[in-house]
Amino acid sequence: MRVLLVHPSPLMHSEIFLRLEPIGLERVGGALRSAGHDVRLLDLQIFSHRDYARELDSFRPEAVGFSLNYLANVPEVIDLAKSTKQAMPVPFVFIGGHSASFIADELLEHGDGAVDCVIRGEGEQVVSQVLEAAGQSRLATLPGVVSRDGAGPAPSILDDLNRFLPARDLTRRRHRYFLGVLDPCASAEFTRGCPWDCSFCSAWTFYGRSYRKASPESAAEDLARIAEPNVFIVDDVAFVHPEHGWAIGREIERRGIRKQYYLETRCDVLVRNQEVFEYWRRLGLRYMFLGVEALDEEGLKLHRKRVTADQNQRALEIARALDLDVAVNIIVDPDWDEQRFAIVREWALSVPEIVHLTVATPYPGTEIWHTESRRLTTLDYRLFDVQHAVLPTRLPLLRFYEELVRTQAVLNRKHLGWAAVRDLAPIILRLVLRGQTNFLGSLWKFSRVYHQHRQYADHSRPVVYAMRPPAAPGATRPLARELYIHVPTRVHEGADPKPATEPVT
Ligand code: B12
Ligand code: SF4
Repeated sequence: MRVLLVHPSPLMHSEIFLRLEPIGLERVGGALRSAGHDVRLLDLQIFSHRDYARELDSFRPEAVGFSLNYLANVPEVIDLAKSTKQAMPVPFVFIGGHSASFIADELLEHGDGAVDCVIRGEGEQVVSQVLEAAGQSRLATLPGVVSRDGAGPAPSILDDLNRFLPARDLTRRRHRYFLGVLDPCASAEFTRGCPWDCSFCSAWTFYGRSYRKASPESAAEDLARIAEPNVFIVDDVAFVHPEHGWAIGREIERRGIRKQYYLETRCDVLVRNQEVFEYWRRLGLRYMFLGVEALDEEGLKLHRKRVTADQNQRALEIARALDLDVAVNIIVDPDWDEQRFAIVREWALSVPEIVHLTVATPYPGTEIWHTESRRLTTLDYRLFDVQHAVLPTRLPLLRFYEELVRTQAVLNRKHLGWAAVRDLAPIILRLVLRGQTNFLGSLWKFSRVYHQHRQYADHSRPVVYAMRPPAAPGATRPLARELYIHVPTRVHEGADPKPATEPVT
């Protein structure tokens, strides 16, 4: 079958700092190809809607699959599904991905007949069966599938992460993928899932708190196939099991792979497993993202982060000693007043790290979606991008955005614009000489993208597709298994499925 896979457009965040390949869709594409399908992939982070229409015209796909990891992309994907069915009727339109998995019924409803099914959970294993069953009533009996005829059993979890390596040759104009000075940059996945259970996060609910590892050989083999000199490691928490990091590293050394890496991890994992990060520094680790989330114990407890402010501080010291470029995230509560913003601003100016701010947002699939007692102030999916306030703000809304943007501007002052040119001139020159201008182009975008009036005005856009709000805001904490997309049923090799309350580490 001719299958076109589509990744939607970028959100605010990706307009400045980075643009990354859709590795999930590449894996799904790899699985489809190994079942004999003729697959193409179009990434709307790079291509336009007009390019999409052209692709439909020239390729004439028999099936179109959309990736919907981000809730804010829902209206775009629904509109594309509708136009796909109308313009050049494609027989089968399906949606998969992280956010789609939590709101499958809602998507079918919005699609109004344009979406044939939603695939919940990991796509690799089931996607070929779905295409075989397209148009038949047995479609609704497949694991993870939700169609207008009903829903199949719970999605099955991929038993072997080494199968279906990403089909990177499906993505075009790869030089457009970058992350700061890591320009161009590819992505790789060493592990899947997260054993912790932070209240604001849906990574653990999606994977049922399981944690699976690719074999060191397979991880290194995948890295060896990457042409780009830089790699973003997409794992939720890198090197939870240090021996895995050491083993991959040894394979990298054995094969003589030289690249620069970016990864994300937790502060307590960095403190506990410092040596493996030191080792990776020698292998080429350059950037690290630490989810600090809150500066005080009370905030950390609220997010159920299970780390202390001291551990956070210690992690920053370790990262500095390793001479890594570090970005940290702080969660802004809509209830913040001017004073709270001022404290964070002062802190952000006093540390060398890049400080990112995200606005506390209850997402379907998170615990706070059920327990948050404040009512949502909007049902517009597009505002659920952690850069807009979807809960009542203590300050008047415009004032809130003024404070938010003013605080984010610290980042601009420290790390973008002329400050970056001054500090990174040799690197920028080298990139430009190689024709890589993504990073340079990003340096002056800040005030175009982050602007209080723009963010405020976004709240007045007409809402065509409204979200289904939580059934009972402020309800008691749901049982973890009620939140899971993948329900771990047995112990997979290298996995730690666990129903307990303490994280598996
Ligand atoms: C890497 C990553 C990023 C990368 C983006 C990579 C990319 N181009 O997609 C970067 C750093 C850019 C990023 C940014 C953001 N992210 Co992010 N990100 C992740 C992370 C950690 C891993 C995603 C990943 O690559 N996984 C590995 C691949 C293999 O899995 P996958 O993509 O999920 O694909 C599998 C399935 O979903 C499914 N699937 C996916 N697509 C399709 C399509 C079809 C047709 C089918 C059948 C199946 C299918 O099958 C795949 C294989 O099993 C997830 C957390 C997580 N664990 O999911 C958060 C996550 C997806 N991000 C999140 C958020 C909030 C953001 C930001 C909005 C944050 C911000 N600070 O602004 C931005 C927005 C980015 C944008 N779209 O412009 C939230 C999503 C919340 C939501 N419900 O919308 C998540 C869940 C993190 C969280 N803690 O809550 N992110
Ligand atoms: S540590 Fe917390 S925030 Fe990070 S992926 Fe795991 S559950 Fe989500």
